[in-house]
Amino acid sequence: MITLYDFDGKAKGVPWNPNVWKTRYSLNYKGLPYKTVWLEYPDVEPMMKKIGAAPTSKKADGSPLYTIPTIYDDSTGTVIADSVLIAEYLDETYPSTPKLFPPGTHALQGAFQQLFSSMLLPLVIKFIIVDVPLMLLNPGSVEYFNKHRSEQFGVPTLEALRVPPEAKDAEWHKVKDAFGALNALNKDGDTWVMGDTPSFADFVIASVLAALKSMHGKESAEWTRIMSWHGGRWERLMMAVEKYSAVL
Ligand SMILES: N[C@@H](CCC(=O)N[C@@H](CS)C(=O)NCC(=O)O)C(=O)O
Repeated sequence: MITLYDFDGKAKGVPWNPNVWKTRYSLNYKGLPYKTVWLEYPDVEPMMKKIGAAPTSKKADGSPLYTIPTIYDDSTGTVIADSVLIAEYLDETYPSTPKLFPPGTHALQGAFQQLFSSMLLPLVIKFIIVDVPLMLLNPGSVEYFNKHRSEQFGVPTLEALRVPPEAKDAEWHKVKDAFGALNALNKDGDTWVMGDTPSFADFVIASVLAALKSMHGKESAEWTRIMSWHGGRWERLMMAVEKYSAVL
């Protein structure tokens, strides 16, 4: 059985973290059974060290940063951190399951992910990260999250990143333009980045949308606005990934 490490939050058993969503979609798409272990932010590093996960990058002070998603697969005794490395491991270890990186798409999907992150980073920072502590986290994670994210973005407090009310409309326009540019890459009417088949790239897009949905709720102005953009292209994607959204 595979164990998936995810972030706990105020709503029990409801995933919210975009990075972990990528792996949850990946496991569900492949139909692999797994169980979730929910962690608070300060418990990630000790738990990752305990299970032997490698750090995935560095903190602002240069020390190793341990992150989740991480999986432990007890059928092979393997621990892997990083959503892309996990996807590659799953493709390799379970070759009869649908591929997240179909042969020949590795570089293209990598380029797509880089483009997506650079285009959507302002959305993630201004409309997700600033609201995470208040809206989603348990008290045990709030202080850690505020400290580490403000260090990461070089601001005194996370509140410094919040968009003032009078600038919100203009910022949402930028977010819409970024999604519009992504939409323009697709063939008209397609749901998946690769046209007729899901791939990791779709789960990258869906993970950010899923985070917004858990944050604001499906009745919110934020959510209904995005679902109406670009001829319902994002609504189509979120309906299509619904069947890969189970929380095991
Ligand atoms: N490149 C990694 C990034 C994962 C990542 O940054 N995870 C963050 C949560 S969004 C984390 O675990 N942070 C732990 C910390 O900040 O201490 C992946 O795709 O899995």
